[in-house]
Amino acid sequence: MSDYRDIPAEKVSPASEAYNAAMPVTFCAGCGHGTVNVLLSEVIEELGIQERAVMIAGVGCGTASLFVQNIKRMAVPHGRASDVATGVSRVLPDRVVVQYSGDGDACAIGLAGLLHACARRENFIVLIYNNNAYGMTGGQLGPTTSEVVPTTTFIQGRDKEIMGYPLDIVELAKALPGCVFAARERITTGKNVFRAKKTLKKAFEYHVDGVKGIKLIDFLGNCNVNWKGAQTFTPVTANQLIEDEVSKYFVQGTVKEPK
Ligand SMILES: Cc1ncc(C[n+]2csc(CCOP(=O)(O)OP(=O)(O)O)c2C)c(N)n1
Ligand code: SF4
Ligand SMILES: [Mg+2]
Repeated sequence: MSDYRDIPAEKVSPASEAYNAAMPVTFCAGCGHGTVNVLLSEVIEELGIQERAVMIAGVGCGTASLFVQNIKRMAVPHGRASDVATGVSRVLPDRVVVQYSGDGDACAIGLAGLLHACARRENFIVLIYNNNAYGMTGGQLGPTTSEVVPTTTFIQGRDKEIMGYPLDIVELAKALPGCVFAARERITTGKNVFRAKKTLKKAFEYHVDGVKGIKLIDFLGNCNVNWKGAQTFTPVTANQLIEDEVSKYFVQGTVKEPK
């Protein structure tokens, strides 16, 4: 009788260069989603894991990552990426499973699934693009919106008298023993993008070396198109806001690493 481990890689999803080439890339110009995807594809290629990598993307602007990565991949409902990544990584333990989510996907509707995956010490990589907003639906305030990011629902940024405080997913995940690697990087300047790649590669290396657990990176980046309210942005001014202000709320660096 055949075993589920006998499923050939090509049956996991219909990844193909022709399929990718036919799909338009829907990231806005200057959005860090595109940059994170470039770093991800570089790391996958450098580690030679293209055949083993499986991307699980929740709903958000980051779903378009599925059309730029030439690896096995699955689109899943909003907020369910950690749950599907749990299933895929358990059924196919030899694959390198990567959850790709927005901050809304991972930290609002998907928060319970993500934290329970950390508590259970599931074995996959979690990449969050944290633009402090629900970008795809028009730039509304979400749980990670800081006081300095203008949104379409709180045009002056988060009003803490009404909405309290932004949620720091890196600090939350770090507190759970099954999360073995937790870091935040900024996708803003050339220097920061270089260090983001180093951090991403390190997380993958721990995973490929067999360190079991969740490896989580929160990439702080812009939503230059839908951050608007009292002001509008270009990619340059949006990245400047992250460097000058948002970075005070969300600190850059690796806060947890395997011993
Ligand atoms: C169950 C469900 N609830 C709500 C939505 C609507 N929705 C689509 S994308 C999205 C938020 C996306 O924000 P985020 O995850 O931060 O990704 P971004 O677009 O900012 O990269 C929401 C609320 C949905 N598609 N499904
Ligand atoms: S709407 Fe915002 S998050 Fe979405 S692709 Fe455009 S700039 Fe990026
Ligand atoms: Mg977002």
